[in-house]
Amino acid sequence: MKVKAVSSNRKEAREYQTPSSGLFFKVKNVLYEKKSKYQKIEIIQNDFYGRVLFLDGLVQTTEKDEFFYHEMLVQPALCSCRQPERVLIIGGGDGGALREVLKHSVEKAWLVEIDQEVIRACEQYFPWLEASLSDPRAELAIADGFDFIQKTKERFDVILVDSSDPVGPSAILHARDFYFKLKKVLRPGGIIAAQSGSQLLHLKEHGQKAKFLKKMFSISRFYSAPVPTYPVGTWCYNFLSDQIDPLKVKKLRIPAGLKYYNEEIHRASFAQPVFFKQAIR
Ligand code: AG3
Repeated sequence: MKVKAVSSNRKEAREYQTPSSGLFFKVKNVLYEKKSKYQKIEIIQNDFYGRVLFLDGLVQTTEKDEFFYHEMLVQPALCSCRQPERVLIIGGGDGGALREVLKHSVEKAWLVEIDQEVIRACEQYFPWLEASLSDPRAELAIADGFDFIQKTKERFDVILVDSSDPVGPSAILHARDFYFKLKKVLRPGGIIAAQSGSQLLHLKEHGQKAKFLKKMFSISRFYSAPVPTYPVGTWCYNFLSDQIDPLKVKKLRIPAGLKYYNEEIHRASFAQPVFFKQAIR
């Protein structure tokens, strides 16, 4: 189903990153606007960032800077994994994470997105999604991530959680119960990488998450990198495994065609500032 581009007289699109500050984009065009069963989906055109996807008013993806986020969500785990054959992505309906996974010689990659409308919108406006979904190794499931892992008979070498912020409706994908279930569908030697929110804005949530993750996985590390359009500076991710320590991997298996991630970034991204170390201690 194609939804027509509507030109709009809206001048600006904003995300209130905190109640008193945020980020704005001048809107050249509103390309897509729809309220799905789950959320409000908007794609606008901006001169600098190109196409920008908002879900419920929160920036998810921009053409200009999505590679910062998607490479950093996917590559540290995939490049550290001994043999990434079967990969599960929860969320990530814009397809950026799937595109990164398919740069590796995986056997199969599942994309589990709850909102069919996000897939429709992104297929139309982010060309890498359609290209990735037409790869024979990719399988799309429109399902709730939580339900999916509860029911699946599959086991995975890498699980990537491309959720939204650790507060509000997607808080459930940052909770203990969810990680407990993820662990059960992980193959031996498997790795989970999950986006965990803004370093500064979600500091309290990182602290809470660190507590249960440390008990659940032998190796539980935070890593971070900037994402220019995400709230207040640095963005954080969890790296979780019972066998693989990302700082002890001798040879990272880095695929061709990356724009952000390399060996130096891999090592540096696990370094943490003082205030963050204190928060996750
Ligand atoms: N998932 C993380 C988006 C978080 C952005 N938060 C915000 N703007 N407040 C992104 C999905 C992209 N695949």
